[in-house]
Amino acid sequence: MPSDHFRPATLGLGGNVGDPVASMAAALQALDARADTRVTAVSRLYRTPPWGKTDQSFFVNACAAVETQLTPEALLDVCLDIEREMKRERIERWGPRTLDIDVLTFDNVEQAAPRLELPHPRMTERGFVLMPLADFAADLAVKGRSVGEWLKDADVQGIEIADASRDWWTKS
Ligand code: PH2
Ligand code: MG
Ligand code: MG
Repeated sequence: MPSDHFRPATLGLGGNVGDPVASMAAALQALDARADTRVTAVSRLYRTPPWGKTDQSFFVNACAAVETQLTPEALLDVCLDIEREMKRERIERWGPRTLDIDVLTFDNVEQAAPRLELPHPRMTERGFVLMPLADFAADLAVKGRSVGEWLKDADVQGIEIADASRDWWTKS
């Protein structure tokens, strides 16, 4: 794979501690500032009930599309570095977090690697991923169905649009 080749990927972002919108905006700005990665689409901002571990605050969630020269694993490392910069502390699985960035899809890569499973193994069940992703990628095929089709079967109860603008991440 030539390193001058840009490949499309999608990311899920979320947080429920501190100022998650500011953390998510800073994360997308940091990605877009890299020579090897550009942000090509960003969803609206959603306020979502906590999934998995429900006795915690509501989350803010969004998704983004990027084009990158990085490998999937290198993109994940960049995202984890950004999470650390935003002072995320990994305390418990599915617990409160300032910023979580998940690599959802990477081109048409399908891999079951333990460090990075692609597509993200739980993305097709989660309304808080599918709803923002459908803002710009409703036709994207994931595990045999489009994002829009997965969304029709997903539980989206309690999910609200927190900011309908598409430039919320460039504002500060
Ligand atoms: N992330 C989790 C666990 N639960 N719930 C919502 N609503 N949004 C999230 O981003 C989220 C979650 C683990 O990454
Ligand atoms: Mg996550
Ligand atoms: Mg994560």
